[in-house]
This record gives sequence, C-alpha cells and structure tokens, in this order.
Amino acid sequence: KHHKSAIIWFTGLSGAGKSTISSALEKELFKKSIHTYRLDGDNIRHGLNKDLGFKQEDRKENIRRIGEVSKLLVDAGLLTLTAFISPYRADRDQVREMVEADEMIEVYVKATLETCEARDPKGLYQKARNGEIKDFTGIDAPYEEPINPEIILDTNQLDITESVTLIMEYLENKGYI
Ligand code: GGZ
Repeated sequence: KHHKSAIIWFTGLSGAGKSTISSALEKELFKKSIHTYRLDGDNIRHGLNKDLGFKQEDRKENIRRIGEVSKLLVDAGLLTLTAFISPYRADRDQVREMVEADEMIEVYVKATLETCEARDPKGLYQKARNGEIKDFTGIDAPYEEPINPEIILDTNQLDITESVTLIMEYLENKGYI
C-alpha cells in the first residue's frame, strides 16, 4: 500500500516504552500493508554500532549512524521506526537536518524517571544506583527533553494501545498513510 516514507523517531528514558510502543505500532502498520523497518538496540548496538559505548561522544556517533541508516531506509521508501534514548537534543536535531522537513516525526515517549525506575525491567537502574553501571541516562547522564516534538506520549497516562492510536491518527491526518 502506498505511504509517504519518513523516520518515526522515538526518544525517551530507558524504560519509558519506546521499544514496546514502536513494535506495537509496527504491527498496526503491517495490518495496513504498510512497509516498515524498525531500528533498535538489538539490531544496531549489537551489530553496526557494537564498537560504541555510552559516553557522550559514543552516543553522538550512535545517533549519527542511526540517522544515516534511517535516511537510506527512507530513500528506499520505508516508514522507518527508531527506538533509541537519543538523549542529546543536538544529536536528534542533526538527524532532522539529514532529511526533508516532513521526513522526521519525533515522538517523545515521556515517563517520569520515578516511573521508569519503578519498572526497571532489566534491573539497570538499580545497577546504576549501585554504581555498577556508569553514565546511565537519568541517573548520572543527562536526558534533554525535546522542545517541539511532533508527538508527545505521556506513558504515565496512556496505555500502549492509546499511544499507538495517537500515532496512527497523526500519520493519517498528515497524509503519511
Ligand atoms: C543508558 C544504557 C546504558 C547507559 C546500557 N545509559 O532499557 P534498555 O537498556 O534496553 O535500553 C537502554 C539502551 C540504550 O541504548 P541507546 O542506543 O538507546 O542509547 S543512546 O541513544 O543514548 O545512545 C539500556 C542499555 O542500552 N544501556 N548502558 N549507560 N542506557
């Protein structure tokens, strides 16, 4: 089915819901026969970017490469979903500059640090608090909130289905799908 290709760029703290929401969104798009590709830690940080860690310069390079790959996928005609913390505003803005104005849809998956820390699905926040992990976003590394994201999902208020519906409505209203 025809759609306008773009990057749907999820950003937010670890545990905010980026991966869960982006994979649920991908399923909805698949139902409508819309061709997507999703980039996340599993297929990027373990492969292309396995030389990178979590210092600011490494995160910057992580996001730059993901931006470049996303641009190629958009050129190939895919609705591209990315799920990375991407904590630095300048790094996200750099990606925005790689593509056309309507080709980057920034989705801020917003949850309080308190909520993310309570969820702690992988026990990483606890490790960060213990000092076993350094430079952990929200604990001893910054997260810079988007100033003007296309979409904000307050996951303290919305469930996964509601979040997916909001994005689907945005894509329909703006003529992407
Ligand atoms: C943040 C870390 C860190 C540190 C490992 N800080 O919840 P997760 O486990 O599955 O997602 C997090 C993921 C973050 O990688 P990104 O590529 O999204 O980060 S960035 O965009 O900032 O480059 C977390 C895990 O990796 N993780 N160490 N120190 N998250």
